[in-house]
This record gives sequence, C-alpha cells and structure tokens, in this order.
Amino acid sequence: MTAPLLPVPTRDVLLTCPLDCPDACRLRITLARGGDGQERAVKLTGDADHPYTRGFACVKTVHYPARQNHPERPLYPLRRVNSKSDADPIFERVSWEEALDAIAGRLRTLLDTRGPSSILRYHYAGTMGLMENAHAHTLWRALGTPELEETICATAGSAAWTLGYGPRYGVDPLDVPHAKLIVLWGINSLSTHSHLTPQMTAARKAGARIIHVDPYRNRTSVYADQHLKLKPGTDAALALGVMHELFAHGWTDATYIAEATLGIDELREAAAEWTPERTAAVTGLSVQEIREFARAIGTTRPTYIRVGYGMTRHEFGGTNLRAVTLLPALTGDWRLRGGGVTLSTGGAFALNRARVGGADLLKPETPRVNMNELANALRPENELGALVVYNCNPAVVAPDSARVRAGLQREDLMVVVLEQAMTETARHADYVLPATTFMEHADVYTSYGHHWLSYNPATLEAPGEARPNTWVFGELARRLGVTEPAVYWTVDDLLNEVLDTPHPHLAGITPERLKAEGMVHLNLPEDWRPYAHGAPTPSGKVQLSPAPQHREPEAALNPDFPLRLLTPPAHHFLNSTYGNLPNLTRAEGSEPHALIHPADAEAYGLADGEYARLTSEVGSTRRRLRVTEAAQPGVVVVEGSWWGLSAPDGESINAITAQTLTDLGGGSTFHNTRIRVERAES
Ligand SMILES: Nc1nc2c(c(=O)[nH]1)N[C@H]1C(S)=C(S)[C@@H](COP(=O)(O)OP(=O)(O)OC[C@H]3O[C@@H](n4cnc5c(=O)[nH]c(N)nc54)[C@H](O)[C@@H]3O)O[C@H]1N2
Ligand SMILES: Nc1nc2c(c(=O)[nH]1)N[C@H]1C(S)=C(S)[C@@H](COP(=O)(O)OP(=O)(O)OC[C@H]3O[C@@H](n4cnc5c(=O)[nH]c(N)nc54)[C@H](O)[C@@H]3O)O[C@H]1N2
Ligand code: SF4
Ligand SMILES: [Mo]
Repeated sequence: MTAPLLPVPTRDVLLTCPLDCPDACRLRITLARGGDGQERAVKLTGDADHPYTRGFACVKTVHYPARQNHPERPLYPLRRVNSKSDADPIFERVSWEEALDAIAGRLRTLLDTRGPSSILRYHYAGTMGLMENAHAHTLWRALGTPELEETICATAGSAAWTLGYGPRYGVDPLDVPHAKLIVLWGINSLSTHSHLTPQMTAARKAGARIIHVDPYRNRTSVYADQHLKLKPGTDAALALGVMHELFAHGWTDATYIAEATLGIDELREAAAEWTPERTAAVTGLSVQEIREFARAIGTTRPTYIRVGYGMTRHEFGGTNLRAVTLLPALTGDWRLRGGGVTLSTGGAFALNRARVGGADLLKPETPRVNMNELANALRPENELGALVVYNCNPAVVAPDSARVRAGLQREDLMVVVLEQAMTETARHADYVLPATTFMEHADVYTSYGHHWLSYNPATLEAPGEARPNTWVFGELARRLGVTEPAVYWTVDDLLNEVLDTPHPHLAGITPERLKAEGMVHLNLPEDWRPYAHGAPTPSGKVQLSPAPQHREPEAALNPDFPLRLLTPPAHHFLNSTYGNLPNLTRAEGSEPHALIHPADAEAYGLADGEYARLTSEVGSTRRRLRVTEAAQPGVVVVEGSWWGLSAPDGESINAITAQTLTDLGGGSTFHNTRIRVERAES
C-alpha cells in the first residue's frame, strides 16, 4: 500500500483561541494524519455549542492551520552566520544543546561583567496563555533583569478605568441583547471583537439602535444605524458635551448618583461649559448630531457602551476614555441588565497571581523599561548586551520601528527570538528558537471579552524541535544555576496555584474540573451587574473626580505636518500575525493603503492608486493611496500592522509613529501621528 496523498481525518478537538483578542473563542479543530505519520490541524471553526462563540471563528483564525503548517515556520534552533546589517539573514541549524549553551554562556558573562540590567526581556501577548505568557517571565525576574512595562496596548485604558471604577469589570456580553441603545465608541468591533455582533444583532431585533463613534468609516460604521465621525482625540469633549445635555435636561439618575458615585459637583461644573455649540466646534460633529446623541443616551434605558482601546492611543487618550466611561454613572445604566460600559471583562478573573511570573520576586530598585520606548532602550549608549524576545514582533509593532530595527542590527547586542513564524524580528536575531503553538503546548486562558476560563491540553506533537517558551527558559535557568522553584513549574503547578483562592468568582472551579470541561464559566451571579451600587475603589463609589477635561494635543501645532495619521488594526490580521499568509494579505488589499479624503487629495495634488510618501517627525514611508470619503478631511488612515515584505518600501507603518506616551498608564499613541503626504515616484 502507498501512503495516502490526502491526510486522513483522525479526530475533532475543542481548544480555546490563544490570540490577543477579547473573544477567546472556543474552537473546533479537525486533525488529520498525513503520509508522514504526523497528525496536523487541517480545519478550524467555532464550537457550535458555545453560547458566545456560536459556531464561528473569525476570517483570520480559520486560517490558523495554514500558519501552523507554514513552510517557513522555524522548526529547529537557528544561528545567524552573516552580519546583522546584511538585509538577507543567513541562518544555520544548530542543536538545542549548542544554542542553549551559547546563549546561557553569553548571559552568564553579561551578568558577571555588566549586571542584570544589561539583559532585557521583550514580549507581549502573541499568546494569552498564563503559562507561556505571564509565567514565562519568572526566569528574568529571578535574575533581576529590567522589568518590562507592558504598555503597548491596554495600560492607558486600564489606568483610566481603575481611577473611576477599580478592577476592570464589564457587562456580561450575553446581556447585550437587553440593551435598547448600543454605542460602539472608539472600537471597530466588527473587525476586532466579531463575536459581539450576534449579540448586537439580537438586541437590534428587539428594537435597539446602534451608534458608532469613530473618526473614519469602517465595517462597524456600515453595520451601525448611525456613524458619528468625530475628529480624532476629541472624545473627552464629546463625552462632556453629552454630560452637559444630561444635566441640562435632567436625564441623570439622582438615586444612582447619590448612592454610588463621588464627585458629581466637580463633574457638573466641568461639563457646564460644553454647550452643544462648543462641543461641535471641537469634535467636528454638528450641533444637531450632538443634541440627538445626548438625547439618545439620556432617554434610552438600558444603554450599553462598548469602548475600545483605539481611542486611548492618543496623547490624552487615558482621559478621553475615562470621560466616556463615566457616562453610565450619570444615567444609572449600571443598575440595569445590559446597561453600562465595557472596556474589558478581565477583572472578573480573580485568580491568585501572587507568584505567577515571579511577581513576588520583583524588587523596588529593579530598573523599568516602558515597552513603547524600545527604540530608545536599544540605543548603543544604554549598553544592553542581550535582548530576549518572545510572543512579540517588535520590528513591526513597536513605535519608531525603524530605530528598533537599527538597534536589533547592532553586532554587540545578542538578540534571541522565540518564534512560531519567521517574522522580521526573527530575521534580525542571532538565535531563532522554534516555539510551539497553542495546539502543541498546554496552557490556561482568561478572556477580556467574556467570563469563561479555559484549559487547553497539549494536543498535537510539536513538529521538528519546537518547544514551549517555559521549556526554553527552564533550560537556560538550569545552565545559569537559578534555584527559584517557580521557574520550573509545570502547567499543573501553575493551575493549582492560580485556583488556590477563596474568591467567590472561582468557587467550585478546581484544576480537575477545568481540565475535564476545558472551558468553565466563572462563578458570577446570573444577574451580573458589578457596579449597580458602587465600585470597588478606595471610596467604594464610582469616582467622578478629578473631572476629565478636554486638552488639545501639542503636536497639533506643527504646520509642517498638517495631517493626522490613524493606524488601526486590519480586518484580516491579528496585529502582525497572519501577515505572512498570501490569501489573507490578498483579502486585505495585497499591500497597505493610505486612505485619504478627496478634499485632501485635491489640496495636495494626489491621485487614487498612486504612491505617496508619508513623513512624520520620526520618519518616512511609502504607501499606495486610496482616495475615499471613508476618511475625513485632515485625517489619513493606514490599517494593519503589515509585514514589511508586503509594503512597497519594506517598512512597517510604525517607522513613522512616535514613542510618545499617553497621559495615563504610559500607553502607546499609535493614532497620534502628525504627517505630511507628498507624491512619490512609483
Ligand atoms: N481583526 C483584528 N482584530 C483584532 C486585532 C487586529 O489586529 N485585527 N487586534 C486585537 C488587539 S491586540 C486589540 S488591542 C484590539 C484593538 O481593537 P479596538 O479596541 O477596536 O481598538 P483599535 O483597533 O486600536 O481602534 C479601533 C478604532 O478606534 C478608532 N479611533 C482612533 N482614534 C480615535 C479617537 O480619537 N476617538 C474615537 N472615538 N475612535 C478612535 C479607530 O479609527 C478604529 O476604528 O483588537 C483585537 N482584535
Ligand atoms: N501602528 C500600530 N501599531 C500597533 C498597533 C496599532 O494599532 N497600530 N497595535 C498595538 C497593539 S494593540 C498590540 S497588542 C501590539 C501587538 O503586537 P505583538 O504582540 O507583537 O503581536 P503580533 O504582531 O501578532 O505578534 C505576536 C507574535 O507572537 C508569536 N507567538 C504567538 N504565540 C507564541 C508562543 O507561544 N511563543 C512564542 N515564542 N511566540 C509566540 C507569534 O508568532 C507572533 O509573531 O501591536 C501594537 N502595534
Ligand atoms: S482571533 Fe478572536 S475572533 Fe478570531 S478565533 Fe481567535 S478569539 Fe475568536
Ligand atoms: Mo492590543
């Protein structure tokens, strides 16, 4: 008998999606055995029995098997043999022994000669797994290397939320169908949170209206009943303008305000000057739009507001988001099922994290590096000797990425990249270490969009010599003589630890049960209204003080850069993940485009389809133009963290974004860039 040409399906498994996306879907994956005897994933869809996933995976993750089986996936440890300044890297395959001995040797020398501050770990949420993400940091904390502040995405939002509300609790997404008004504010949810759509459609069938507040028209604006195309960075002004009308018309809930909030007088005073006329002048919306929007929020119960992290990626993004999130504290929507505002549901996962990732090993004197400032950290004068990257692709996703790449190319810096894909960061490495995927390692997952906790067993044999991050760090730790036990924890150790808590949300959830059921709903009251009577802040109330204020960003004053650039996510990629799959890059338009309004195109002499040079204070890049009224005058939009290989000049869009930090939480400012656009030769 000859080996079958087509893989023979063997079984279906249910696993949770590990990607950095609020939906944390329950996936049904079909495995098959190929002619080589190896079992592989061949088909992926959503679990039809899961009440939130509802039988579908997004347009991107249905292609996960293709990225997992990608012909260029690194499957063996690789060592760079040519100069790092050569554009095309040449790697040779080495054994794990060789790679680990060499890396540990270099780390040992650095520790002995320059100390732990010469070694930097760099990571984000390529996997959301507690083991391969949060807990993987333990080695570095045991060694005392600089603490990486994980600020690239969510800290401006979480700092803003915490000021008002304490832990990040959100509305149960399964309660959204109760809402009669849904406001999608600074979130392109049809692309970035696609499993909210069935919930919203159910609400709409029951009579709900849906309003999208966003500076440009995208899939979510088209789905919504109304699109408020405000000027970027003016959300605090719009929220204060709405509050002005709530106070003026008596659309506030006096009982809720008295029982559950602190600081109402200050907020009323701050809103007093935000007449519809002034709000219109700042936000670019019409007086009528503002009046009607305020009336809708003021008179529709329950109103559900879904904010995204998008609006926080501005100089004053933290305050802008905070202003919006305070609205339900005035309307009293928190008292109603389906009412309130969600930024994240993550706070409900009250796991025992005291020792996860070596959190208990952190010392106050340990130096800290804000991950948005990687380009600065890699400057030669900072004397970093080694950079270890996992779960992240900073050559593409970090601000000021051209300087990040220049730093990665330093011959005196050892760059170690643990990866599942041959990313541009991996292409800059001295050592590429092949990483396993969520089907190939066991892990535990929370969610920031719903309330199910998950456990994925290791389901497929790792291909080639791919290994989990924690295995690699355990091997380095042994070679470095690290004795901290948590470095060597198994997933079972981690699971026992995180579930060892008396917190009521985890009552009845044991490691055995989680492993047996795979996905378990937190033990929340059936009628979950976390802020119905106050908030777990120091005062026990929703804190309205200090009242948010609108501020004009300083960067707006530079006449050399008259346009503003937004760089939101692409529909068909997850950050830079999937950017190496031809069918998804084709679906996304084959190359990144800069959306520009016809009025700006005319003013700057630019035509649809031609190339333009986009220049900011930080750098310059070339992009093909799409002239469209989806953009607004004065605002250019480039969707997606594309791989350089799909861009006309090989550059990430982050070559022109800056390391500027937000007002709260030290967050990223990816939508804050001021640019000029000029014609470029082809
Ligand atoms: N398809 C897809 N899904 C994803 C991702 C992806 O890359 N692709 N990434 C995942 C990750 S890591 C995250 S953090 C989330 C992010 O997803 P979101 O929370 O949706 O946040 P962003 O994608 O940054 O931006 C969303 C919207 O904010 C708008 N925006 C920009 N500036 C402003 C402003 O000043 N005011 C207002 N009101 N709106 C503004 C943008 O135009 C954009 O439409 O999505 C996750 N899901
Ligand atoms: N201009 C601009 N830039 C942005 C954004 C934007 O909106 N605009 N969004 C920002 C946001 S919100 C975020 S969250 C960041 C995200 O940026 P990143 O966290 O870098 O996300 P990805 O680009 O998807 O890269 C994740 C990498 O982790 C790898 N990975 C996944 N699982 C594992 C694993 O188990 N082990 C190892 N070793 N590797 C693994 C994947 O192969 C992938 O290459 O980008 C930010 N950058
Ligand atoms: S990326 Fe998000 S929407 Fe897509 S399958 Fe994963 S969790 Fe679901
Ligand atoms: Mo993110």
